[in-house]
Amino acid sequence: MLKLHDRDKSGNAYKIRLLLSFLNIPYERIPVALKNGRNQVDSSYLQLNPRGQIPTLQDGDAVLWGSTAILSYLALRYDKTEHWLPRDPVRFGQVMQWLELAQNEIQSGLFQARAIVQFGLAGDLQAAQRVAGQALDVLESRLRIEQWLAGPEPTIADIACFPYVALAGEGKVDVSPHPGVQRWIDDFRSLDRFVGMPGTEARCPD
Ligand SMILES: N[C@@H](CCC(=O)N[C@@H](CS)C(=O)NCC(=O)O)C(=O)O
Repeated sequence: MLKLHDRDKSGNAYKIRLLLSFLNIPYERIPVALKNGRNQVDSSYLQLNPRGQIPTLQDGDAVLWGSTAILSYLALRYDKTEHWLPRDPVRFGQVMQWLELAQNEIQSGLFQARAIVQFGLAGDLQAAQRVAGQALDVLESRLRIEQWLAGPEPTIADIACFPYVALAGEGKVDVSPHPGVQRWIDDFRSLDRFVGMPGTEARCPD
């Protein structure tokens, strides 16, 4: 059985739980404890993931770390419909484009703001919130005219961008000036086999 090293409140690990649920793949969760904002890992975990981060996936002999790599691997290996990772070159490129946003402005903006507010990570909250706003503007430019990020169906691009956008309120970032993004959050939550994580119900700051 697949093993996923994760934690309930990790949005990056939640991306993997979402795709595993959409693909209806059973797996075992191995929780990684957090202390002072850092994962408590030992040398055996560093053999699996030299960055010491979560998520990490073990599938037989295959060991992969990083949400982008794991989403891509699972979609290529297990999604026979090619729905979550389209093979058409343009749509494939569009998926990669949004995965890039997820690892850049979403991570350094929305992820960072939430980590500072919720988990006491050191950092500049206002700078993170500014970058978060830029990420939401880029998403809005697509989502005010199209339902999903890359083509007419949801893909791993939507999965990769969803968690920290849905958790924006936890970093005191207001999504309400972005109606296309709000509509997309609701559509994403309505997908078959959607699973939540604590906090993804709230869209706006308190
Ligand atoms: N680029 C990585 C980032 C992973 C990441 O930021 N993981 C966080 C939890 S969401 C983590 O492990 N933080 C604790 C640490 O670095 O010790 C991915 O997409 O998986």
